Amino acid sequence: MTDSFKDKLVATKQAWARAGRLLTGKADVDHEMRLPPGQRLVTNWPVLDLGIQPDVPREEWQLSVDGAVVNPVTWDFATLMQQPPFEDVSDIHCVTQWSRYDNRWTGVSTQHLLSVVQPLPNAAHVILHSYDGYVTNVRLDHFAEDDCLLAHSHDGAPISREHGGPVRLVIPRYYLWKSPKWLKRIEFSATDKPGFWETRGYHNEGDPWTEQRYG
Ligand SMILES: Nc1nc2c(c(=O)[nH]1)N[C@H]1C(S)=C(S)[C@@H](COP(=O)(O)O)O[C@H]1N2
Ligand SMILES: [Mo]
Repeated sequence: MTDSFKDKLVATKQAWARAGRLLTGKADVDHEMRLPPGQRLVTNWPVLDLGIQPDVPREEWQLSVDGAVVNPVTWDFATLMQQPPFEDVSDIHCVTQWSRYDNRWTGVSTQHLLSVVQPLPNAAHVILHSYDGYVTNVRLDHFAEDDCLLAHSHDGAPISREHGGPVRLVIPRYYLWKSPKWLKRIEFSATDKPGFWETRGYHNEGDPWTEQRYG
């Protein structure tokens, strides 16, 4: 993708956010519907990012986990694979209105990671940094939900480069912009730090069932 194309794409999405585009106003607070309001089901898997898809071989991948924690760690891929394995099947929901059901993710649960690093009592936010420079923020209680993981595989195969391999974070209950590809650093923080899309008009939390598309 060229820089000017990328700038245009960002500007278009930002303008939609300002105009409140794609909002239906039909909230499903209790998640009664599997498909959140305003979404349509797809069976393919679209690729969305800022156009830079870093090529990080498994042997060179490193994750640092730091900030407001008792035990900061740096994991390489071998260390990740030594952690208790976790697998979960979940749906993904993109703010651009597509949802994809039954994604089988394999990796390490965020709950296990939390037990290793032990966030300090004042930690309330998690800032996620990626190899392409992308940043997004989630609340610690959302990050800690039991279906969240550091995923290295999808439907039994290594996550492809375009979908964020070698490791991406998966937070299925929020729009997919909260699930960073090419994960590089997890920073625990007492204060919130809105990320790339959150500072460009997207909602700070991004719950699909109440259509928290825009901030
Ligand atoms: N590192 C990184 N992660 C990212 C993005 C990005 O640009 N860089 N885009 C986000 C957005 S806006 C979406 S919709 C999803 C798309 O994931 P997919 O390409 O696997 O469908 O990745 C999210 N994670
Ligand atoms: Mo997105």
